[in-house]
Amino acid sequence: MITVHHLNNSKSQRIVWLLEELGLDYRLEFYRREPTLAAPPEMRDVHPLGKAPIVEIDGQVMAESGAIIEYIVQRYGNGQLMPAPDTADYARYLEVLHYAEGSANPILLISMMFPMFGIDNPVATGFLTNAVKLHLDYIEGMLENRDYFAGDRFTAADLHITFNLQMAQASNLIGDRPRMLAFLDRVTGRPAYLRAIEKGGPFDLTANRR
Ligand SMILES: N[C@@H](CCC(=O)N[C@@H](CS)C(=O)NCC(=O)O)C(=O)O
Repeated sequence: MITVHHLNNSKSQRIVWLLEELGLDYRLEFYRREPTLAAPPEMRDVHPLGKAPIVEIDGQVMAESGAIIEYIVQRYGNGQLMPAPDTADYARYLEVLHYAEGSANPILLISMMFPMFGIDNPVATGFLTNAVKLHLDYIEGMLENRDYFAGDRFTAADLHITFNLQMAQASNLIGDRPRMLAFLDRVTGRPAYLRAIEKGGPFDLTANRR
């Protein structure tokens, strides 16, 4: 049995979406962000970090959305949602899967937090503006002549990086990058995405801004 510890407006949305894409059975445990936007303390009873997502799979507790996605796709996917391992697309798939949370997300998160914390130090904001542009241009470039990030079909890497694009959109950072916008329209129209929203509850990352 798979249990997803699901926090509203958070990265656990990715896991609900993944399980819907694969048509797997799962149970949702719902948590709500505190007024400070922190996860509630009960999540620490499940995993010491207490951050979403956390899953339990046959009693094994696991955090980190990228690792959870890779594990579920490998264990239950039967080749769905990933390129064949002996292809160049597979290398790109793994790169995007790790890039999304490892390199892109921290920059997008900080750029969401700077205005919230009233940080207007010109050196810091200058660094951040350049970093955001670097990453968003890179992401836009990866979609040149292709609809998906790792090959010509939808994979779990697309599902994973969608959250980053939604964060960028919520912070009004996407600007005039048409491939990203078209990508977001394409993937958020998938039936599994819509089912995940229905089951996981409303999803609005602008609610995480102060
Ligand atoms: N790199 C982790 C990040 C986990 C994380 O920070 N999750 C956020 C939700 S998007 C969270 O739980 N925030 C509430 C908190 O930090 O208390 C992952 O991808 O799973």
